[in-house]
Amino acid sequence: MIRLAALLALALAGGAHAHSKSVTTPADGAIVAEAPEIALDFDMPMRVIAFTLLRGGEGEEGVEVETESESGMASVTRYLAVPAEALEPGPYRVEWRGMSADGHPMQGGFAFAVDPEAEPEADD
Ligand SMILES: [Cu+2]
Repeated sequence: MIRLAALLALALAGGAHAHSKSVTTPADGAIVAEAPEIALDFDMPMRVIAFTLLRGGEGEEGVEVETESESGMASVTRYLAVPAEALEPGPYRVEWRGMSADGHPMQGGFAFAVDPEAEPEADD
């Protein structure tokens, strides 16, 4: 049983938890011409309790940018945040915290940049 426990611990550390994975739009590190909406897609419902969009690069304090979300604190597989105004060119970071359907607190963050000269992203 000790061996099994060790394997399980390894699996958990390696991110076996299904809902620990989220896909973001824009993608982490992306440079986009515009970002009319910011999305977090989860593979299990997530109650996002805090979502912060900051304008500023890594290591900078950043300026918070107001966003609106229709889902609010509902448990969703897609959390959509719409900036109150079109994002000016520059670096941005997103930080979020949430509660997964099974009660685990989760958090994440990612960064992207807005550059009007960037190639439009291909739709998938
Ligand atoms: Cu969990």
